[in-house]
Amino acid sequence: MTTHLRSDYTPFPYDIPTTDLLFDLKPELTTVTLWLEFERKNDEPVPLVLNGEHITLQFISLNNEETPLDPSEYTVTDSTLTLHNPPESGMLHIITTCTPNTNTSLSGLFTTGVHLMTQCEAEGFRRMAYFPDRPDVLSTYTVELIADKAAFPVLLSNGNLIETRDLPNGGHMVTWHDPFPKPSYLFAVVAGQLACLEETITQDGAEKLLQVYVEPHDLPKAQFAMDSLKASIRWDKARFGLPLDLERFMIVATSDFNMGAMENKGLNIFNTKFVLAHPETATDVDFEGVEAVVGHEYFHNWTGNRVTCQDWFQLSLKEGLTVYRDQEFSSDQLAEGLSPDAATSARAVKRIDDVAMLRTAQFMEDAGPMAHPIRPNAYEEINNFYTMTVYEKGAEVVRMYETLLGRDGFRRGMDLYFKRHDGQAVTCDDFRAAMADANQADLTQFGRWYEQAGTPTVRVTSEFDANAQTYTLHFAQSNPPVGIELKEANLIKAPLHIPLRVALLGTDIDTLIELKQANESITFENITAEPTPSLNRNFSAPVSIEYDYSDDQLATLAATDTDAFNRWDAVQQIFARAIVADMLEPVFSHEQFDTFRSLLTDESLSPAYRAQLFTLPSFSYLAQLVSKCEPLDPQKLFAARERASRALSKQLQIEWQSLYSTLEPKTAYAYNGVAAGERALRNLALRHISSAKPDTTTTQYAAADNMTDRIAALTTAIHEGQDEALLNDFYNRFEKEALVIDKWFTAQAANPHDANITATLQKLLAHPAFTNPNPNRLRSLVFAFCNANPAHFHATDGSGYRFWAEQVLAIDAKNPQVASRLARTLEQWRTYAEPYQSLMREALQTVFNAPNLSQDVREIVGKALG
Ligand code: BAL
Ligand code: ZN
Repeated sequence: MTTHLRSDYTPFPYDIPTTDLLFDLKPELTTVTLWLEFERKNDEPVPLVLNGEHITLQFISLNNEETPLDPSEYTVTDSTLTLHNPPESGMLHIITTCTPNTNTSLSGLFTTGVHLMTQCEAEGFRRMAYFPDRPDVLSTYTVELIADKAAFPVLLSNGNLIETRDLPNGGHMVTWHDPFPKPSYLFAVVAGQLACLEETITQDGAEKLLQVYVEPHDLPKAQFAMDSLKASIRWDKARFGLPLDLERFMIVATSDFNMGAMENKGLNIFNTKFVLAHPETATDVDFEGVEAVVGHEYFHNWTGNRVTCQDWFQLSLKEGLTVYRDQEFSSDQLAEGLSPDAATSARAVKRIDDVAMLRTAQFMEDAGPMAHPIRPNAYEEINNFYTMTVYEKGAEVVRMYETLLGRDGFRRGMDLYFKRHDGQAVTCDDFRAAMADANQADLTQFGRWYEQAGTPTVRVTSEFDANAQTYTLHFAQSNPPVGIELKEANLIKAPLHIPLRVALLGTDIDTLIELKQANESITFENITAEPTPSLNRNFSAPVSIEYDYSDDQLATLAATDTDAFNRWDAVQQIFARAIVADMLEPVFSHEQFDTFRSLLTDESLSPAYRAQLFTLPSFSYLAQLVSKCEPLDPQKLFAARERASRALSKQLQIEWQSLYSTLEPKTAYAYNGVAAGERALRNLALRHISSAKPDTTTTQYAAADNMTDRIAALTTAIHEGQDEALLNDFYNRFEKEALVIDKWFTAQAANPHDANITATLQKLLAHPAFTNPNPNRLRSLVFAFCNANPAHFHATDGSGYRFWAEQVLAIDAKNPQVASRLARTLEQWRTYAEPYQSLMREALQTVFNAPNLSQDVREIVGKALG
């Protein structure tokens, strides 16, 4: 297994000014003809090494000679084609073949239903043609696609459509030219029988064609993606001055896709999950996801495509920045048209969602064997580094620039970044330099965020001196080595530059403190009474704050903090403290129930926000808190969380019932943040009243005019044990809707109260709808059980872990990228108590010892076992 090191970077020794490709597209055997123009950069002769995997070389010549190169002039291995003594410049002509319909990895060219599509990021292009398949080789592409017209009436590639013509024998040929030089990972081809929703817009006086391609029967579900695309185009122009640079922009949906979507230049390819949205089949969360991912991929057009990455270690350069941009876009969309107060609240709801996910999943990753800096220094398989750290922590690092420099300063930095680097492949340091230079700011120390893994802790203590009327906050930051850092001898992790927004409740102090030292203090004058500190407001830095709040102080924050994020966090801390402190009998005091009651019924708080306040901290988040103190017993923790939930049901039953009634929808379904918030709170209320009023779920299920309410009713009902009839009805209603059937699988696989879960899993695995499962279907069943059903996954007989091992190996034989995602489920095994820990290690060892393990899974399991 090869370890790739960031420090090994060397530029590619040749420029590739143009790349011309001819695809003769057939599912069983596709022929790819490549004309590669090359120009050596330096005087010294150097071999020309191209990447290529799972392809068969049919022909190779230089400068369009009809005679092939003599085999002594080149060497072909499993992963490369090397020309030993190429001329200084020339044109390589290479013909290769590949077999899309046996490509189950979904990387390169693959069949999906009756269509053919590509996925090239990170290293899929080399599965079609020999090429310098690395992000710093930018070339201008012209692509000719030939296929049978009846089988593949739609033929798409990047850029602008140049020509379409019919060929003899029922074939046709389409030519595309992309005027923007790009790396191979942004290349795409689509051939299929797709329906198209299209609209035109005018930007800066130029007309642009927007197209969304889907399966014909899915056309009624494509309008929301189109609307999201138009909103994204408007937003990027308004917020960052960035226009759509092509004559047309296309989105294509496929149900067989490893990722959410892919930002190929002008031809985004999407998982159907993030394109299709209709009230009857998609939930509010699905609508939100479509809008965010359409935005994300569109925003990559500048942050990723026009300015790309020098090497894959810089992945966060484009991903962290683009996640930050999509978060801002979603936040603005939620706030649009609302009063200033309501807009602030809507933005807080989005911020809470993003941070809750970060603290649950990214903090966990950053404390485990896969912990890595947002710019990793080493990897074995790059597909394993499309992580929460690179994406979500990367976005938090970008957000900190905005916090430190202000919105205008951040925009100045972005403008300078594009001015300097448009058309280039650059590094995270180049981005930081643009931010610094545009603002005459010193961001040298800030660079450490790119170097250090781990979630920093900021330990805060306070001192109030009533006589001197001073209040002092002492800050101690620490970030001990984690993950791969543990293997580095004498590693010293220097202090980070941490922007911490702090207010003192009871005073008018609200300030941004820039921490730079391991220990520092700040004293506030004229403080007449001891305040409650509100720390890291709006989560201004991705750190873990430790401050010994008293119960009274948490109640004060919960009742009065003007920072909606910290107010939510205070309630979460109250819940977490009760659950973690006494896992045998979590209890809330009368005073705490009073606080809860007044928050739940406070109509000045939006329903969306109240739904977040009363969503208990996730099992995974609580597990992290527990394992800081003791080995984790997952059964105990699960039971404690359940008891806390039942206590909220019981003590607030009148309020839940009243909310359920008052939030009854008065109008037909529409997706918007306000209406989605009302549904979220009402469906939370449903879960709390369903024991006392079991008929409510069946009534809601039958009356629902939308998927949000229907699936909430179904899930609540089956968790209450009323399953068979509703499950059958649901399946029969939506049999033809793959994304909805995914929800049907998940509702059962993640059911914590199914006493016969093993039998249920076997039944679901044998279900006809689970034959040849695609990644979405695998996620709906296997991942849902392993990652979202802790009560059963952590069965004390180890059956859950054995199921995991079997599935990792079965999936790995077909699709290593998906298998390695599943492999990550057990990486926290060392934090568990016995017998869980030993049983998990056994399962990990089973996988590690299996023959023919992919490099993807081997890296994950190898690191987990350490
Ligand atoms: N670049 C891979 C998919 C995404 O992050 O947009
Ligand atoms: Zn992305």
